[in-house]
Amino acid sequence: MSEFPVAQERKVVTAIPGPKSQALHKRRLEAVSNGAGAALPVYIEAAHGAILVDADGNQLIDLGSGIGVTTIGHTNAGVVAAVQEQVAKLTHTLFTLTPYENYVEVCEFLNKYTPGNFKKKSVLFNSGAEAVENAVKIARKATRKNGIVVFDHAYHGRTNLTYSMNFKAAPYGNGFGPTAGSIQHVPMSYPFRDPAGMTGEEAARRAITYIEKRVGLEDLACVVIEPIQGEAGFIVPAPGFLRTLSEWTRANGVVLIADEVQSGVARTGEWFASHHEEGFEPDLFTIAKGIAGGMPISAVTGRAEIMDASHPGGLGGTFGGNPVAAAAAVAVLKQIEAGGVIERAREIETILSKRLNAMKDKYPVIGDVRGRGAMMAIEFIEPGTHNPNQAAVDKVVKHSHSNGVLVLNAGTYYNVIRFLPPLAITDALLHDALDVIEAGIAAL
Ligand code: PLZ
Repeated sequence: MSEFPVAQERKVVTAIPGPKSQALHKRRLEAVSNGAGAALPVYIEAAHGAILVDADGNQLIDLGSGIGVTTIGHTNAGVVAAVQEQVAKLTHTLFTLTPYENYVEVCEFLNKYTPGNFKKKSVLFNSGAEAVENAVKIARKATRKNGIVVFDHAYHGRTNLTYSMNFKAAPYGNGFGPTAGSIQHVPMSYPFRDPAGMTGEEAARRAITYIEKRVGLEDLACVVIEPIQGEAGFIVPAPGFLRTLSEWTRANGVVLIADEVQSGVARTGEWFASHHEEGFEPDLFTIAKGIAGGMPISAVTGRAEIMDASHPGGLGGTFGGNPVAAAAAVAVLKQIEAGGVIERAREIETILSKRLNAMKDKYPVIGDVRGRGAMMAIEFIEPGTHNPNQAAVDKVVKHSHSNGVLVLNAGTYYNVIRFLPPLAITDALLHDALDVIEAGIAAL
C-alpha cells in the first residue's frame, strides 16, 4: 500500500470478500491449517485509525480492533515512530541474558497505573495466555498450593493450562488431549441471566459457597477473574460482586488474579476495568492486547512480595518483552498517561450506550445492552424470552460485513455482538457503523 494516513471513511467497491480476497483465500486454504479459522476471509493490506483497507480497495470500519488490540488506533503515529526507531537500533538480546531499558520502563508504567496502593513488580511475556499461565505459576509458588478457581463463561487462552480454564471446552480444548488439573469452575455474576434482583454480594456468596464446599481452602492457590468478561460477551458483574470476592480472597490468603487481557489499558474508560469497583483489590494482573498498539507483548503485574516468590530463572522465555514490542508499549502508555485516550473511551461509551439503548427500546430482539467505555455489547434473544438468539446475530454480522463494517460476535451462546472500536474512531465513523448495524437489525 502506498499512502498514509488512510481516509477515515467506509468505502465498498466490490463484493465483500472481493475477487482478490477470494483468490488469496484459495491460496490460504491450500497452505494454512484448517485449525486456524477465518471469521471474515477479507485480506487486509493496510489500516489507519479505525479503517481497514482490503486487497480489493474496500475500506472497512473496524469495530473489533483485532479483538481489543489496536485500542490506540491502527498505525498510530507514535507507535510507528517508536517501532521504526527501535527496529533499526536493537531487536533482540533476551532480557534475562543481557537486559535493556525499555523492558524496565514498561514494567514501571504498569506498576504505577494498575490499581492497588502497594509496592508492585512486573514481568513481560508475549501473549495473553502466556501471562495467565505465568500468573498462575507465580501464585502457586507464592502460596505453595495448586488449586485454581475460574468462573463460568470465562476465557483465558489456548495453551493447555489456559484452555482448561476456559468455560467452553468447545472449540478451545475438545480433542486436544487431557485438560490440566486442579481447576474448578464456579458461578459468575451475570446480571441478565441471574435471578431477577440478585445483588452482586449474593452472587459472590454463591460463588464463595462453591469454592468453600466444592474446592476448599486447603489447596487453593488463586482465583482468576476477568473484571469484565471478554469472550463471554462483556458480562459486567453486578456491583459488589468483585469487592465481596476480593474481601474473601484477602481474608483467606488466596491470590486474586484479574485477567485484564481484554479489558485493560484505557479500553473501559479507566486504565483498567478493575478501577471501576472500589474495594476490588486484585493481587496480580494479566495484561496484553491493547498495551502495544498491535505489537505482541504481555505482562504480569502485581504485589511485589508475590511477584518475587519465584526463584531467579523461574520466569522468562526467549522473546518475552522484546525490545521492539516494548518500544511500542512505551509509546502507547505514554499517550495514555498524557491524557485524552481514557477520556475518548468514555466519549465512545456515551455514543454507544445512547444508540444501543435506543435500539433496545425499538427492537425486542435485543435483550441487554452492557459494558463500559469502548467495550460494550448487545445480547440477542428470542423476543419475549431469555432464549439466546444466535441466528439474529449471524444475520446482523453478515449484513455488517457485506456493508463494510467489521463487527465481532461473542458469548457462550454466540448471541452477543460486541463493540471494541479503536479509540481513534471519529464520531462520524462510529455513527456510520451503527447505522449499518441498525439497518441489519431492522431487516431481521
Ligand atoms: N484472557 C481475557 O480475552 C484473548 C482470543 C482470540 P492471547 N481473547 C481473544 C482467539 O480466538 O484466540 C484473551 C482474553 C483474556 C486471555 C486471553 C488470551 O490472550 O493473547 O490470545 O493468548
